[in-house]
Amino acid sequence: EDNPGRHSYAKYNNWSKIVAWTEKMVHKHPQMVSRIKIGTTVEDNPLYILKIGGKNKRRKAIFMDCGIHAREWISPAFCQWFVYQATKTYGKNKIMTKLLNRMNFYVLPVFNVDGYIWSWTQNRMWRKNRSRNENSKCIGTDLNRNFNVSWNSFPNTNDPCQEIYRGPAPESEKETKAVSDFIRSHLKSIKAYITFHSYSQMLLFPYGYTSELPPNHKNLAKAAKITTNVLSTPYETHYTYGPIASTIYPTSGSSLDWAYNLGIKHTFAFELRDKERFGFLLPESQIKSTCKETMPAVKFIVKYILKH
Ligand code: ING
Ligand code: ZN
Repeated sequence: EDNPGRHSYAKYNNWSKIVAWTEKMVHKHPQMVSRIKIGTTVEDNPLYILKIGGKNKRRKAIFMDCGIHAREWISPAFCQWFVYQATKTYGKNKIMTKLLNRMNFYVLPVFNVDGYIWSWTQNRMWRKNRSRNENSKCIGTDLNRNFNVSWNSFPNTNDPCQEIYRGPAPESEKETKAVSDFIRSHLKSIKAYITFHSYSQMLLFPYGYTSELPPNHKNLAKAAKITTNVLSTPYETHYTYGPIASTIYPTSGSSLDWAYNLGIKHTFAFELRDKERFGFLLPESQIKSTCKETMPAVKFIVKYILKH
């Protein structure tokens, strides 16, 4: 597993290793895993979703994405771990078996593929995608400001040179458009949207664009409270939770708020480890423990959502 040339769940894997890994998962579990190409990026890389499910007929689904921001490497690492554990423990672990018999998981392991490649090859701290901007030397749009929700409301996102540039229009970016189209076309079955970022150790829910609380706030807050408790159990990792705007900062055009307003009533964002020591540069030695504490938390959230 520690061979530098091979894919490893205990290491950060570059894009080509992740692509090979998606193929391997399909080959290993043809009954449970399929790969769907939902689009391509500006640099013509494929956007792959892994669909995971058990043997029964399933009507419900959960959508999960990782790596919307390039430098947050622990996020794609978790999506890979999730797929690995889900397929490995199906038929063995009671909860996982039940979940996979009742629903499909759509897992997008790397949302911002071009940015992810850039963060490996040119600039480790890159966040945005890699699209060119008209009348500007600066590159890239923040995909988590490019969704069609309150898109034009915060003036500080209109500068292409900023890390939080919203793009020239809602869904202007191929990656945002592909994900939005996929979610819209599967809306009937999708019961939850979960997105993974780093870092801060927070569990966030709507809204980011307003300080108003969504109608099911109490339900979301209760789920988040128990989920963060579950997460803290293995290694005492402390998470805070709450609405985006009051817990981290106000944001417009985020995928989370967009998915919520589209009608997905359970939407959550994990800000994974750590708090500030290493930040985006979370050492590889912490990958497994981060994944191991996050896995039961995700399982709990999904189980909770099925009941409410
Ligand atoms: N933080 C997120 C960001 O996009 C966030 C916070 C998450 C906002 C979910 C809205 C929705 O700024 C990082 N670190 O990217
Ligand atoms: Zn992020």
